[in-house]
Amino acid sequence: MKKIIFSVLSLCFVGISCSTGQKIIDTKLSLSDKKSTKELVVFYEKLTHLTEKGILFGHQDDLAYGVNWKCEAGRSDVKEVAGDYPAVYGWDLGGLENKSANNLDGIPFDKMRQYIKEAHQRGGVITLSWHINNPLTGKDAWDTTPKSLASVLPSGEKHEKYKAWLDEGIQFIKTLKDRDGKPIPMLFRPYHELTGNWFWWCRNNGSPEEFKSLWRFTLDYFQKKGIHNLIYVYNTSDFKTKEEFLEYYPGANYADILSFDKYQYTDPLKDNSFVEDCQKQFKIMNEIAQEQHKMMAFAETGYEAIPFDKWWTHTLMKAIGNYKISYVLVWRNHGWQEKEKKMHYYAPFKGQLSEKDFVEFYNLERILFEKDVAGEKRYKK
Ligand code: BMA
Repeated sequence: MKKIIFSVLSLCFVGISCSTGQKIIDTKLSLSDKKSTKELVVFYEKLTHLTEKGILFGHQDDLAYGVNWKCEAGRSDVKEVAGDYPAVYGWDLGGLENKSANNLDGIPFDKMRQYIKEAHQRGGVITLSWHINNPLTGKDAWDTTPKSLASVLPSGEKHEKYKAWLDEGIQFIKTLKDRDGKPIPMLFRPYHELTGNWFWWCRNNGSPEEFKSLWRFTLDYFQKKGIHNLIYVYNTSDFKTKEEFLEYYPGANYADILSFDKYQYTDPLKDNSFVEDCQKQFKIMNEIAQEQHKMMAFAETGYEAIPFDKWWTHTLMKAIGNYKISYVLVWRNHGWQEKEKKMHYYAPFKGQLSEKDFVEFYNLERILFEKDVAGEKRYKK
């Protein structure tokens, strides 16, 4: 049988050596929020331990719906194939800024709150993103009207409006509490894929200084409003050099995990560029992560409808290679898209072509699902 048994778990706070002698990878790791809750520090410590053991597998919207089902308690396409829930659950806050009852992909926020609490209770890790609308035009996140980014900065015309939008997110996050009423420690990956050109906050839409200022303002604002249960994930799309990765980077004091998103678009049997490009990017990011004492993640990936039966063990594992990453997350299992007339899903479901390979992937010593991470002790005071 695969999997890790955490027989004796020593709990060591970051930067403090461990009385049991258990090795901590990098004692210089520290959180950007200097007022982090105790639980967040413990959670961060748990992630650093887990990163030594393997890679957490994550799935977006896993509990809310899957291919051919929606809102059925306990269901998960991943669990139905692998026998276990993912270790990481991604959720998107898009919609909160409009006080909408549902997120941009139709998940009721009331349900999302429940899913987050349940998964956390079982020992799962939560990561949040936010496809926040364009504050200048009121259109969606993909509206790249020039100067949208500048409009929300402290000197911009939409600053006050934007703060009110952020307040909606803050309010929701404050409702995410564990059974003892403590804020659930989570990852937050704002302004994702910033080196792309498709969101209003992307690099084509603002200078590096403007982006850094947006990022820092947001984190400071969250903290000012009493949010101290988040680990901040810096996330790019493609980049070719270290300089490019760092051009918009807000600084080591404003980010905890470094990550990028990259999807497979071409047939991996004919074109190895996904694997090669991921390897190049991991090499660059790894150098930076080591210099800055940060963890790394593959925050979004996937091959839409997984038309290659060995994608998990043959492609994804090669794309990650030997790099030590904290987690890899595949995007959502929407199912059939009527408008586009195609299937849109990234994790297998019962009967899907790559099902067998996904089980092999699950069985890899290095790949961790929920049961593997639940053994790690949390919340020791
Ligand atoms: C995209 C697609 C969209 C979705 C968006 C935000 O990649 O999955 O259908 O609305 O992410 O989740």
